[in-house]
Amino acid sequence: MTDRSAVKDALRAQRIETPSWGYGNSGTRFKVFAQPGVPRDPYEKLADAAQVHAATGAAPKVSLHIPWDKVEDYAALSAHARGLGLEIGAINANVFQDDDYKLGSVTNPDPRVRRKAVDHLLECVDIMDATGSTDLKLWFSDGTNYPGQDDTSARQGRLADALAEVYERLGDDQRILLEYKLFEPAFYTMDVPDWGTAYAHCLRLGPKATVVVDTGHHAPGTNIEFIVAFLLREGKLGGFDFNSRFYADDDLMAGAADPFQLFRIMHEVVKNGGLAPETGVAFMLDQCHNIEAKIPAVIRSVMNVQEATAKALLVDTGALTAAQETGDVLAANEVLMDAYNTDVRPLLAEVRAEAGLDPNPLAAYRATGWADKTAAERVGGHQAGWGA
Ligand code: LRH
Ligand code: MN
Repeated sequence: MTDRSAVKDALRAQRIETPSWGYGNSGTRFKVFAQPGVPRDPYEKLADAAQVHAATGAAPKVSLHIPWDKVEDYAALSAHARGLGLEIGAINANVFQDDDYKLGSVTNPDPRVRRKAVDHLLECVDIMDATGSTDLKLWFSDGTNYPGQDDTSARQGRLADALAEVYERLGDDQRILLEYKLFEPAFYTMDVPDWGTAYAHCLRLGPKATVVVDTGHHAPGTNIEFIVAFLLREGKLGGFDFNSRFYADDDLMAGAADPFQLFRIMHEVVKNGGLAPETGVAFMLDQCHNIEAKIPAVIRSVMNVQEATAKALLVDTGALTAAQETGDVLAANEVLMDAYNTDVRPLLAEVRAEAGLDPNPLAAYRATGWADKTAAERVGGHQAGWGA
């Protein structure tokens, strides 16, 4: 697909959802570094997200995390978002920060704890009804640390029961996005450790259950684009949690650590029709900006996803297919590398300019003086973070 205007149409239509927690403080077990001007509540997080959308024109949706984004009136929060030109996106449940969940949430041996966890998931669907969100994103920190700690099959049964109850509660246009993760915080088993386990649970649940691919949740060396191609072919790819990493779940800016991997992923997305809105793939960022300024980091990440997408859209699919079908390995690889080695920044600058945006989103943001304004205004109160 090297028809330039079609490429520009696809880039103009691309939408990347940003995470509310990406605007708050975050860190590692060693330290959470506070930063001046960090939001103190979901309203201020939305105001920062609006800066990303204003600068990029491509980030009108914001994912929430409950209870980090707990408010009295979710409909009012959603209306406030619309007032900023935004929309509330996926609702992320949180069954990983309560003392009761030490031995698991929905998989916990104790039925009282399982009930508590499922009730939280159901509460998140109520919140979706209020915000108009369609996506319930479920990531479970559930797992074990030592062999023998618990019965893996029994835990899978408990997980399946919990998911089935939540699935039953979903509205017609609502769906589950089930996220998997190889390890952390559990270090022997995770109850949803890989795409296969997530896929199997989603198949059992039904059409409203899909898999989320968090690019930081695989063993080193995992071919993530294979998983993407497979899930797209099966109609079970619900979305991405884009970030990047050098080692584990580093949650660094998407495309920063491995732009070639992000390109290979977007190549499979483009080739398998994953950019088409009707395919329903949610392109979300899930990152933590532990030391860097948060809004520019999100803007840079949106640009990195756009650049990977633009390169993927420039792949000469006709030449690629011809080389693949004739077994011309080097020619096929060359076609892909030609696209990857194309500098797409002028093309994206053109798309932005034609949309009335500054060709350089980071310069546009800097020119607003928003960082100094919020650092001066947002004094006192409790800066938002992972502790709600
Ligand atoms: C878990 C995860 C999940 C979110 C959290 C913020 O590692 O990727 O998607 O709930 O990060
Ligand atoms: Mn994630």
